[in-house]
Amino acid sequence: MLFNNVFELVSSSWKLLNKSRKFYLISPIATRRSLSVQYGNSALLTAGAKSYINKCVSLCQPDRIHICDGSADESKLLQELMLKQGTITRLTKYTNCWLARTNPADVARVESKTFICTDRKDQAIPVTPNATAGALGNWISPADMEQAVKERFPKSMRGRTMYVIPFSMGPVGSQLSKIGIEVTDSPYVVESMKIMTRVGNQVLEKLQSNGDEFVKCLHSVGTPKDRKVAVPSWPCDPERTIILHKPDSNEILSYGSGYGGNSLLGKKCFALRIGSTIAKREGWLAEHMLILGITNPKGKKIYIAAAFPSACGKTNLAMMTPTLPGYNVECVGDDIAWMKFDSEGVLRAINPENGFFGVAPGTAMSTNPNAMNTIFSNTIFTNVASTSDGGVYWEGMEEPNINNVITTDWLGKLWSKQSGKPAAHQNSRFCTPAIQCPIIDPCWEDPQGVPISAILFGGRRPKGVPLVYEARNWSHGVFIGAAMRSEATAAAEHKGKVIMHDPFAMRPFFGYNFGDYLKHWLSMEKRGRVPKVFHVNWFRKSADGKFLWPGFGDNSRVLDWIFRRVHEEDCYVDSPIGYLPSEGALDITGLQQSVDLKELFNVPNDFWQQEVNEIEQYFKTQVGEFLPKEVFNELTELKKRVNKL
Ligand code: OXD
Ligand code: MN
Repeated sequence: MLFNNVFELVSSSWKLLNKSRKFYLISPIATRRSLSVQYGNSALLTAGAKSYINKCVSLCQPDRIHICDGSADESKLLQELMLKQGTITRLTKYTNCWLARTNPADVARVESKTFICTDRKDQAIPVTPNATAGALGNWISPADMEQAVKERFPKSMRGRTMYVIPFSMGPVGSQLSKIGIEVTDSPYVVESMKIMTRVGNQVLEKLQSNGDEFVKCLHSVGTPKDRKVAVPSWPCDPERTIILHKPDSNEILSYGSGYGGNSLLGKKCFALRIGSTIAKREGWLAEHMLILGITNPKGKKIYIAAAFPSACGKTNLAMMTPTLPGYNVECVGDDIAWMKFDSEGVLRAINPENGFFGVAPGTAMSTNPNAMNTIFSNTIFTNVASTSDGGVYWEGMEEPNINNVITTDWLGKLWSKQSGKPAAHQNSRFCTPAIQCPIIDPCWEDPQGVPISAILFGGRRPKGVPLVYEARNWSHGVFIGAAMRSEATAAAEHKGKVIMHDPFAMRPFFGYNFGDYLKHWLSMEKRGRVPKVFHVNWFRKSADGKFLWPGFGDNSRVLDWIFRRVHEEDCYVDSPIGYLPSEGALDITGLQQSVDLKELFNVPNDFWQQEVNEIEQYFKTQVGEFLPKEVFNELTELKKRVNKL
């Protein structure tokens, strides 16, 4: 066990005893040092939780312990503390809203510093002679992980409070939910986790009855080696940031970053990376997908799960206001889906999260009124601009009064439109409770999950990829997921508009070898009734660089076609890449702008031949022998069809 080794090295003789509501850390070598639980009820802790906390205390040596209860009083306490520390400011224009400005060096997920630790490299990533480093994740050996931990975590919480966050991913008590304990030295993380997950004593109570099973999540914002904290209100250690996952023991260790994707360990680290490994073991799926419910004019409802890479409009689609009359969309989740077949063979999904950690720029009444009507209470904003009337501002937000207020940009500097600089960081975020969404689905917390009828894959594809097409069958659908590509976004450290491969929108989130992941997806067909699979692309552009499709609420027209295909309506034509809407099948009545449907659904010969070659190259170099033959066969068949174009 990695932890044991680390502890042996760090402080083999430290002991933590729990005396009712007090912990005493006793060292026979050092002078006796007492460590009090300054907040929370340690009597509720299970033996497993105590032992984990003990290890974290020994390693990180905090000054105080705070066991989170998830209460409003606790939030008040931590908000006051963060105000004093300068981590947040109050946004007086709204109710219980806060703005955090990070260290400018800590603004996004750090994919290059994110690792999966397994004994063998090929358990974590496909090993091929010409694989590009990091293309499908990064592997770290147990010895190197131990070293990385040893170099960063010992005493990393000295002078700080260690917060213990018991949290549930998914409704507490659902068969589909899982529990985690995040230990962190960041009150910002605590308050964000209280929005994004279910936190509190009810989780500890559940632990008592679930065999004390939880994912161990240790997070420290860290301190640079030279101890010079560049931005005291946002301590972090960007030079040495590292995010480590150990699927074998369900452990996550994250050091050096306070940014959400790296520090709210329930989200990407647990719900996707560790989640996907648990899902593989237990026979279900943990995916980077939104979940929405859509009701047609006849009152029939289906649920759809959709995978798009970060910042491709998942939140917008999940909360869409349909322009197609009579349709109604409701939101179950905007980022992650856990899906499992029930005893009847129906694929059921829960949103394991409790909030939305959405990208702010571009969110506006015109693009996503439901998000705008969600986020102005009980929300933590990060790296957006602030206005002198106590409000927020970001690019794309319609703010008629913006010229009448003084605006301060995400860096804390006075800002004006004339500066030509963005006011908000392009990856600035809102962290807001899901329950506040005006169109939250009535079943969003149903412990059984909602039945999934269709799975959508998509990305930003300016050229060649039609608005929508349907997979011929499940293995073709798995191939489409594997072949997904999209323009890079700002959610991670990538620059520019290169078209990156992002299979299943999971490229940064695989917890195990992508080849094995594909096999697992293929195996789903044997476990229950698999949904229909589609590929969508809202982002195709004309030769003069304009979007061919209006997107947003008009995407309901695409969902309508999908709805009808789910019900086996004969409204499609075959094409080399899959089924397309037949002539007139896409309902464009009342569309506010004219669209060139021919161009939108064109499947250009040269583009697809190139695309197939590119996918083949990618599979060869990055997946190699780990590619399941079924997926290879799908590629061969597509190649044949495309070459006949
Ligand atoms: C996110 C992401 O924050 O995908 O959801 O990066
Ligand atoms: Mn995401």
